[in-house]
Formats: sequence, structure tokens, C-alpha cells
Amino acid sequence: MSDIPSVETSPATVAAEPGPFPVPEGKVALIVIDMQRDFLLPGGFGETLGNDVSLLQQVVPPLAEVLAAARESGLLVIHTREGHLPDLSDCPPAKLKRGKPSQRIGDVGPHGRILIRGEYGHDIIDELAPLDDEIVIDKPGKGAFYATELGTILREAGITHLIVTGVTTEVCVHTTVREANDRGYDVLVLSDCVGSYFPDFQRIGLDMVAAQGGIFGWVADSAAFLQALKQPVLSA
Ligand code: C5J
Repeated sequence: MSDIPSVETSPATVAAEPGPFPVPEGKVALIVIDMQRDFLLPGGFGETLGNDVSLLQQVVPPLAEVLAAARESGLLVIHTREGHLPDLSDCPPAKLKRGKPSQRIGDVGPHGRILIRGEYGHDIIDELAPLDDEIVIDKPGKGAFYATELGTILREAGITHLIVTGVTTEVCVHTTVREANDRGYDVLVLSDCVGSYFPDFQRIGLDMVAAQGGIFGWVADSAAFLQALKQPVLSA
């Protein structure tokens, strides 16, 4: 047996609700959900549903800062986009026909065909554009795990902890957080880096994540996360 004591390390932690969220080296990925023109710009899918898309713009500056810090720290960065094949074969009729939008998925809008892969509106806003070597997951549903390769990518990369950002808080962010939680991931949602068209849903959606001792995960703001990225990894 070696005389050299093994060095245990404890990860940096983020001050979060309902308690500290660990950031174990090499096991954390930043997930940026659906920061697409179709959700953030006038004339896109979000607006066809009757929403004030300007409410989502406030997410962009703090998320750009988090994205830059994550890249600098070497975290795995994964972007997602919600959308469908041009022939709509991956869009269930229930999703296509639901509600009374001013235009439906696949119709031609000012940014191209709405929520269709390859169209200008389907792509990610310029401020948060993925780097060439970053992973972009195209998903037909709300959750990022449903009908995608995300689970395989995370497993192969040894990721156990997810930092979740993007839009919208109560729809694609929540669905993804719940999917991740059921799959055994520890999930931290950054409160100022997720956005909703509905201020009440934003507040309650975040409360729901961390309630009951963290029933779905943890919540912190971007400042707390950025602070944790600056912490040295401590020796125990
Ligand atoms: C919606 C999303 N709101 N990305 N999608 O339909 O949250």
C-alpha cells in the first residue's frame, strides 16, 4: 500500500435553492434551450401564439455572459432547437392543429417557414450562436431528451450535472428539467437565464423546481454560478 495519502477533492458549489449545488470537474454541461429567432423575434412562432416576445429579450445578456464563462471553463456546451422536418412528418397533428395561432407551424412567415429546420427563424439568435464545435440538438418536442441523441451524448461524456438555461421556463425548460431529473441528473436552473412570456409562470415555474427540498432540482442566479466557476477546487 502506498504511503502517499490519496487526495480527495471537493467540487466548487453554487449558492442555490434549496441548498448548495456542486460543480464536479468534468461532469457538468451547460444546456441552452431553444434560444431561437422563432421564439425571440417578432414574426416568429412565439408571436403567432399571441405572445409579447420582447419579454424574452432580458434573458440574452446574462445568458451570453454564462455562455462565455462556460466556454472559458471548458464545460461541455449543448444548444437545442425546437422544430420540425420540412414535410412535418415529425410533427404530431395534435401539435400542428392546436389552438388558434395567427400562423401555424410550417406556414411562411417573415423569418421563413415557422419552426421548420433549416429556416432562418428556426436558428439560434446571433448573440448566442453556437461555436462550430458545439453540439446542437434538434428536437421535435418540448423536452430535449425526447426523440434526440442527448441522453447518449451526456452518458458518453460522463456528465452527471446540468446547468439549464433558455426559453421558455414553463414549457421546454421545465419539460427538459423533469426529463433530466427522472434520468438521474442533478439539474441547476439559472433564474435570470431562463425566460417566459408570462411573468407569473416564470416565478412559479422556478419555485416548482426547488420546492419540496428540490423536487426537480436547484435554482440560482447567474451571478452565483459565475462565482462558483471562479472557486478553486478544494482539497478535502
Ligand atoms: C414553446 C419552448 N414555448 N421552447 N417552446 O413552445 O418553450
